[in-house]
Amino acid sequence: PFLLTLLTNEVFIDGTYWTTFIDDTPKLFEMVTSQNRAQKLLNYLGDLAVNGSSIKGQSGLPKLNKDATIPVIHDAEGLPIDVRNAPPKGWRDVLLAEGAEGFAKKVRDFKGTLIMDTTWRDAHQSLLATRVRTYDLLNIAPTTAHGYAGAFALECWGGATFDVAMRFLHEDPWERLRKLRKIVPNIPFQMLLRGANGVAYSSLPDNAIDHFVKQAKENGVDIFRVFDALNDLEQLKVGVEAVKKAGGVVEATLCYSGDMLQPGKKYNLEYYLSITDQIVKSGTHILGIKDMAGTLKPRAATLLVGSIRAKYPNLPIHVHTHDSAGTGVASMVAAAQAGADVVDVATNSLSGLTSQPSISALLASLDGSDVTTGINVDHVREIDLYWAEMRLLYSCFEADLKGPDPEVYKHEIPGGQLTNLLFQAQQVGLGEQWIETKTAYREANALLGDLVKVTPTSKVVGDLAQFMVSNKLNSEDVKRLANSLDFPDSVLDFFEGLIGQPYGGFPEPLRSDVLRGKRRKLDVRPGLELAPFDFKKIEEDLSSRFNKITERDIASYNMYPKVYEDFRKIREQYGDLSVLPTRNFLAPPKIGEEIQVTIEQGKNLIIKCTAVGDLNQETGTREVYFELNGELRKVTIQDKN
Ligand code: 3PY
Ligand code: ZN
Repeated sequence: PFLLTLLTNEVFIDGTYWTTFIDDTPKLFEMVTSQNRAQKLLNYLGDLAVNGSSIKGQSGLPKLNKDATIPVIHDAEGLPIDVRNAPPKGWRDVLLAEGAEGFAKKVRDFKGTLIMDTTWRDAHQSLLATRVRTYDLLNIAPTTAHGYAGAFALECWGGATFDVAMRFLHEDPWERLRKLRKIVPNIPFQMLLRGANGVAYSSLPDNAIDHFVKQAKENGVDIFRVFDALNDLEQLKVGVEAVKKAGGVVEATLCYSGDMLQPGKKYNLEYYLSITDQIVKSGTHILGIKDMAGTLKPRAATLLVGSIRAKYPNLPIHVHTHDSAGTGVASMVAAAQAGADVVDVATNSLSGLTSQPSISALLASLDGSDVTTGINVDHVREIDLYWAEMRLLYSCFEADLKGPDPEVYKHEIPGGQLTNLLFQAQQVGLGEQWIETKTAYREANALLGDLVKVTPTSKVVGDLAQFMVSNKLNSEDVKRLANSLDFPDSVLDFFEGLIGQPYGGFPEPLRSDVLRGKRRKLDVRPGLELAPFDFKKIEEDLSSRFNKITERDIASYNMYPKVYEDFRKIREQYGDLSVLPTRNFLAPPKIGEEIQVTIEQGKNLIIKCTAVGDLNQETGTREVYFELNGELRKVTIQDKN
């Protein structure tokens, strides 16, 4: 068809073809590009038809066998709201008008407690292996902009989403952010930044963090929750300073680890108050309290938030929890009543267990009290219908937790990691292995000196625990054999000091035994030793290998060089896969089924797979036949089975 278009084009017919033909005939050029893009998508679908899904972590096929329904939300008179109209004004309008300080002050002055919805980030990171795609976020974004207009923020970026988007979903996290931003102008966007690690797992040079945060701010992030996994203030400051320079809202965060109500705990009220003092001293717009494992019991929430509130009456406080032990709603109610300004919740169908507590349960629990939230309970309920379908669509990434785990007070495994470890244990039949892993995690934590556990320190503890289980070692064995064991890299990195300085110091003699003089003992923050990145050189290198390099590409490469390169290669091979509906991204095309794809606004493809050919014994390939907008197409696919 392209050849035909070319030959029948007027310019060709009257014989005045010249070399700038493509430049001077943009319509035709556009056609070539669309045809190219369509062909690349057919290659992806053909591969899916022959070899099945290659998406890591996928087990089985989506349980939703139809297009998701976009729910309708209603106004006070019961009339449907047309979400194509501009959404109501929200807290982002306050931020844009008043700046970060003014915004923080208004949040503090709000009579009641605001909510942040984590559905677009932590909820699916905790329950669905971070696999929710841009496609499905964009579809519900207009309705969310209207229905959640009173929310403090939508958490939609950072944490594991950056890595997973590129690595496993083959999509560009920056495009996700930019597209969502366009649809949601009224609600602030929040991201999770791992301090001096950015969104990676270890320190980067300071200029890479500054550069990344600047891009994040320019492309749509408003509020930055910045934490350090060891509550190491030196590490935390790198992120905080970067956000200040970029003009974002700083939410410097203390990580809450373990149940501080239990006597003799290393991390107790005095500890948290002293971290708070240091955070306040170095300057923040909002204080974050991050209970990543869900061990903040209601009474601890009352005590912690109440104590900070008493000491700092003007400091906005934002509390985050996970519902792993089932106390999430009670703890967030307690936090709200003790003076928290914002608490985190998730849409009902993606709440509970290792995710955030249910938004509707929180709203119902506050009903009739003097704590108002500014959220419309009916809109929340209506929008959740969409997420109930999404839960079916992404069923192949479920860790399949069955209920709350009170043991979390003992093992203290963060929500996202708990799901991950459980998933791995399920692969080998759960049973013994799961019990052993949880016990070993506890022992590993004690061996490492009782760490604050969250990415990346939680990975250190998890890696050591799995190492102990697979090598059948208990704590005593580890201590006794430490100078001869081949420890996981993350454990060596931790002991070297590459993850920061733990509160109370490193355990000795274990540190010396593990390092054996082969690695140094760093006692300053690792970033101080890293040479700044040369962005110009990186840009030149990337431009010589890939098309159209932007500052965002440089930021992606800085965080995850190899993941970025692989992402670009896949994009060259298959084009932008984020445009495919999720069912068609994960499941082989059904013969005869019509797949509608919008490759960009106004450019629609209708794809139908008509047949998969026999195996060619010589080449090991199969032909897959399609109709593309009614025209016959064929792709040849290597059969990997
Ligand atoms: C992350 O760092 O991704 C987290 O969600 C930590 O809780
Ligand atoms: Zn979390």
